[in-house]
Amino acid sequence: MATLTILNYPDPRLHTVAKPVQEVNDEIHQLVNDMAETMYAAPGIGLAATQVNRHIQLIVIDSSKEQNDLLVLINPKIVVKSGTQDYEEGCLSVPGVYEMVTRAEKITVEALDKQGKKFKLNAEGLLAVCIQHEIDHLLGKVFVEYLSPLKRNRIKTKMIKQNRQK
Ligand code: K2U
Ligand code: ZN
Repeated sequence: MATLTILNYPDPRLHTVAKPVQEVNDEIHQLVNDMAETMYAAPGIGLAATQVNRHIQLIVIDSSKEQNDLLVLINPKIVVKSGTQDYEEGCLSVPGVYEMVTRAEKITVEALDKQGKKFKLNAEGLLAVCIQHEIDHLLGKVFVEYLSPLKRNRIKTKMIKQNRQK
């Protein structure tokens, strides 16, 4: 297992559109393990492959209290959305920034699991927010893009300064 480097906004690689996973093989299994280790170490409750500079449709999530219930979504697709909810989101690629974002309240998502088997999941609340946030990453979208241009530019300037100091 290894912890991977997380890309920081405004790295242009975060705007890459991820490609579908063709075969759920040992390489994918290794990446799942490394992404999970990276997410738990951050700490976070979700991580998309885009954030570790791997541009394939793969997400890991663990929104459980005990952080012992890993959800793996390969080639995820939201097939049903209903309602709206506001949530103060953060992002491991935009450290120290928390802003309100409105997303669907309930979703149904179809994906492949770690064994490559198709499954369907109904989610609401924080899990629904996280899945939508992570699927945005696979589409090359970072949550700050939901904010006003003024707020987004202030965050971009702050992050560029922060990244220089590292
Ligand atoms: O994609 C990521 O950067 C991980 C996100 C996942 C997430 C974003 C917004 C709302 C829920 C989940 C977070 O950085 S993980 C940190 C976190 C932890 C608990 C609640 C919200 C965010
Ligand atoms: Zn994020």
